[in-house]
Amino acid sequence: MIEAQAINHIGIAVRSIAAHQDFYERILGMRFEATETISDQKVNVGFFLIGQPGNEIRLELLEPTSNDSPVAKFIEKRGEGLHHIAYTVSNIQERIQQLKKAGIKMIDETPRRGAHHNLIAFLHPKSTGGVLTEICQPQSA
Ligand code: CMX
Repeated sequence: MIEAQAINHIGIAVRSIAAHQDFYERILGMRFEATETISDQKVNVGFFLIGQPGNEIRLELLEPTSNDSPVAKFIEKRGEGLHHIAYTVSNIQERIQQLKKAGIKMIDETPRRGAHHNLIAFLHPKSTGGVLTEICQPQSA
């Protein structure tokens, strides 16, 4: 119904991106892409890619930048691990309205800026079987 096009990325909460870089790059053989700071969400994100160019799966390691970061609170409560799954969509504002009409509880009713300046919105885990779910409109879309 919201015509999700692909899994955009999988978010994993970690205390330190650097501490996990060896596992993803050397042990799994993923390609490190870049890190980025998203100041208003108090996280550094590090991207690792696997798959053929143009058809990659991207992991997003999320590292809190302060003790009051939502990701720090997540790790404190549940430990490091899977944090969210993001799906690529177009027309994100319209998708949010469709989701709300379908009875999905939204954390974000207005899109905000995520990594790569993409527009993102989170769905409440209560409406998604406990998995924090993000819709993500790439900047280019
Ligand atoms: N998985 C499952 N449940 C989660 C969760 C997660 N990762 N994070 C939060 N929840 C649950 C909480 O336990 C809470 O449940 P209850 O209502 O039962 O208590 C509920 O979801 C709401 O969480 P909250 O933290 O109280 O709500 P907020 O509105 O303050 O924040 C959220 C929600 C998810 C936006 C915030 O916790 C968060 O994680 N922010 C960081 C966002 C992030 O990852 N930014 C970088 C993204 C970059 C990108 O992808 O481009």
